[in-house]
Amino acid sequence: MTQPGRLHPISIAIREMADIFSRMGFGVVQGPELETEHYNFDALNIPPDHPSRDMWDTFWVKTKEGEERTLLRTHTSPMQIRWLEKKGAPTRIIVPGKVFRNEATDMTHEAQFYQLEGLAIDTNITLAHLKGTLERFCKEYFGSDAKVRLRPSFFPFTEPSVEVDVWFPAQGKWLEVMGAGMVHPLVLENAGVDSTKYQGFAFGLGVERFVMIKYGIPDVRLFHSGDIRFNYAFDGPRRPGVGAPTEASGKTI
Ligand code: YSA
Repeated sequence: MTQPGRLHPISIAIREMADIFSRMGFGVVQGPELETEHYNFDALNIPPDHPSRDMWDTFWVKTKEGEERTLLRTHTSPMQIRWLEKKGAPTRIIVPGKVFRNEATDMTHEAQFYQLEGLAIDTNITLAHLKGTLERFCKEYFGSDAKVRLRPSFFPFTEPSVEVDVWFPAQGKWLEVMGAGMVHPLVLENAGVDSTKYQGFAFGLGVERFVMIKYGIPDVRLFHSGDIRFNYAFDGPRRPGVGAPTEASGKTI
């Protein structure tokens, strides 16, 4: 007997996350997986010779002499620039999607995984809004007993920058789940936004790691193993329609 199909655990998680953020006033947009060097690095204040470029091992795409260099996006952050260029400020969006890194895999690292970017730009946004939004999101996604901590960090496109850890009960340890911070004024200017008037926060979370913590999944490589038993064994929520595209969502720019 054939079994009915069902959503992949990552699709379920993205819908659930989009549902939580849309209740906080965020729209949902999507962007290209094939990116230019400009949007993936330069416009995000990561110049060609900057050591932070080494943080991401990139899958470069072959281009002809004189053409702009392209790559498989290493994070969802390029959509900060694309969206602000197109829509300007104020704005509040999330961007779920696939990202790619040319790196060795282990229990918490895959070469292809999903991120969910968040961007909130307005007048008078502070780090307290970022902290409040992320804590509220984590408590909604994991439950009110979730343990969340913010640590100081560095990204060229945020100042100040933080990394967020969530307690992984099944493994009895903290797991890093996202990078975040206040959007660097240069990034706003690169996207044509007046940084003397507007400021805001941004974050990029690893979707698989959130699902691992919530359901006690021990290895990120299970998600893309193609083993159908993993999908069927997954005991996630099955609420049809949650996070389904709305009029303002799901647009690719
Ligand atoms: C930082 C500041 C911002 O204003 C906006 C976004 C960010 C995040 C930044 N773009 C970034 O990609 N940071 S990161 O390299 O630390 O990755 C973010 C999250 O993606 C990690 O915390 C982790 O949850 C997940 N991740 C990273 N590499 C991974 C991975 N998940 C699975 N496999 C990998 N190889």
